[in-house]
Amino acid sequence: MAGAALLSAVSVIPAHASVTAEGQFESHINSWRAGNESRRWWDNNDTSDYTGIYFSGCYADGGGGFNYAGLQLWKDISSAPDRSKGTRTNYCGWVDYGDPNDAGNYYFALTDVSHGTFISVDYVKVAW
Ligand SMILES: [Ca+2]
Repeated sequence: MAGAALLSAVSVIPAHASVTAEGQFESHINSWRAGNESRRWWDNNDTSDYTGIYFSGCYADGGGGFNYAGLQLWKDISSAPDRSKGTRTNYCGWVDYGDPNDAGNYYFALTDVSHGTFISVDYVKVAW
């Protein structure tokens, strides 16, 4: 019975939020506009976990409120142009970029705000 209880508990956790993720951090966004960048995180590529970005509690200053945010994942390369790992549209939930399969220093940038100029997000979780 203990095993069954454990399985049911694990099954409710999205794959990208798995407790086996290589790493994660939680944060928030306060009045970002297109071009703003997140903190950096180091992905040692020890696992095949997807890199995902979760938003909850989303606001925009435009009249229509928050609709979506374009989020581009980047590998920060100090001696050469940063390497794009794709852009996803976050509708105030999860987006994932697959497994970058490329050890390095990562960040995400806001590329597009659907309504208005600024967005704020109460809860941001990044896992990789
Ligand atoms: Ca990996």
